[in-house]
Amino acid sequence: MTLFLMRSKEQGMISDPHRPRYHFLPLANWMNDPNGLIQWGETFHLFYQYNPAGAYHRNIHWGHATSADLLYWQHQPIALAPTPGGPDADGCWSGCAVNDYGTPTLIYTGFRLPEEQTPCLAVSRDGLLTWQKWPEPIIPAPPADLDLLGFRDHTVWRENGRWAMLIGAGIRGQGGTVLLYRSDDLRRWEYGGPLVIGDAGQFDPVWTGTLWECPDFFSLNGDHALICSVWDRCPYYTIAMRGAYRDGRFTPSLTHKLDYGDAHFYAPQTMPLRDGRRIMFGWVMEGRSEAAVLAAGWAGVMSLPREVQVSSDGQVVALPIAEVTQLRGMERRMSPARIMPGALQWTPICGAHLELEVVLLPPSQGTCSVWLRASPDGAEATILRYNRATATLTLDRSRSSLSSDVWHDSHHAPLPLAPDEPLRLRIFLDGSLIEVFANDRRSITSRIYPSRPDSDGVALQVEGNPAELVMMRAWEMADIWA
Ligand code: DQQ
Repeated sequence: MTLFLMRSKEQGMISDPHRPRYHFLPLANWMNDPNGLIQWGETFHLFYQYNPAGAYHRNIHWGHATSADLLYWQHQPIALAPTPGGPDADGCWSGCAVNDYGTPTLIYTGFRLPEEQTPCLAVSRDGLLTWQKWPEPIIPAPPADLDLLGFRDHTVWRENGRWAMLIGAGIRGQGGTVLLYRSDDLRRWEYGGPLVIGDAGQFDPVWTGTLWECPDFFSLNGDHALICSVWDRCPYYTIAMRGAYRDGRFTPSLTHKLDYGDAHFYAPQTMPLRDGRRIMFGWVMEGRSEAAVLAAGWAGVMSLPREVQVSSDGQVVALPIAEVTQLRGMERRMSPARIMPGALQWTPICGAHLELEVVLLPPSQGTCSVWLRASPDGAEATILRYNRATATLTLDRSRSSLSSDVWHDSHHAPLPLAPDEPLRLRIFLDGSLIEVFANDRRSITSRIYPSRPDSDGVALQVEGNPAELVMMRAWEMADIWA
């Protein structure tokens, strides 16, 4: 009977039209942050925040999956579970993995109710499958001289023959921060002060909030990049800072949102690959009510693997790794055309699990839009709109779904284009997930939940002056679980 129930529950989830097919997610239940990303031998390891008991955030474990190519994944047994009475009794929160001279080592945040957060460590002796916890927290308490909001999430790297670590935090009355520690053995740490402190009173060019979660820090094209997730009142989002790192202090010269889908690209983590690339995954959180999530039985998806780069306008950008093209199946094309203002122009392209490449010369005045997951009568559609006058790319979710149980707000990315520069879009649709990359310099990641089975059309629309469609191709994408 139990087996029958389990089978029909899983079957229901597999046939759930909102479930992505070519992005990583567990078989069921709750997933949030990517953790412990590491290339070990020929294998990539992805750990993640996971609640095996259901599709809600509680009693967090570390789930585990492995891959040979970052595209196709094998589920592995749970890596870390809370230890009753231990510093992680109520959750094994986010952290990272390092290679400690041949020993795979995890550094993570032990969570104990009501809000105790302490750095913990675990090692594996069997190829990253099972993990033995260090008996004590590796840092007993946060620095006593700081009035902190949060003390959690870790990034660890080698520097000048020692280990260095950042822990996410916020200083009450000041702003988000990351605290620097140094160690010789990963078990005893010396506090080195805040690497940088944000100003929560400053709203320009982007508000950096009161608490920084999930820090990541690395050198990038001659300077350093610090990535932090801004936790505060909704919406959450991820910021990227570029600047100079000297003598244990970081001075940002540029700060911006990393992805303009806000909460839907959160807590990203990177890993350096042996081939020199730095790969990032982000947690793409749900955009529907808790009741809808519980009814679905699963929550949270990983973004596509992305390569961290510096865009042509100097921002940190994470773009799909080149290997993603291996997932492309049947191709459809649309001939170049002049798109006149007015009625919707339907394309022969349709589907819910697609990659699209669209190159458009936007009108000199007015807007051009790509309608995605659109029903034939246009009642449901997710509209990606570019407005040259405001230099804004908008992902309009106001009619993405007829359901009232889902988020309907829009996302806006600033995207100035040179006068004759086309708008070059790469769009990934995968059930309820959408990832948009524009001109290799902006991304918008989000969730949409069309309610109608015929909401799978693609159309173009122009308002104002005509626009030119230079190129449009689409591919049916592989099912990585098939
Ligand atoms: N998620 C983890 C925390 C982290 C937050 C808990 C970010 O460690 O700060 O699941 O989503």
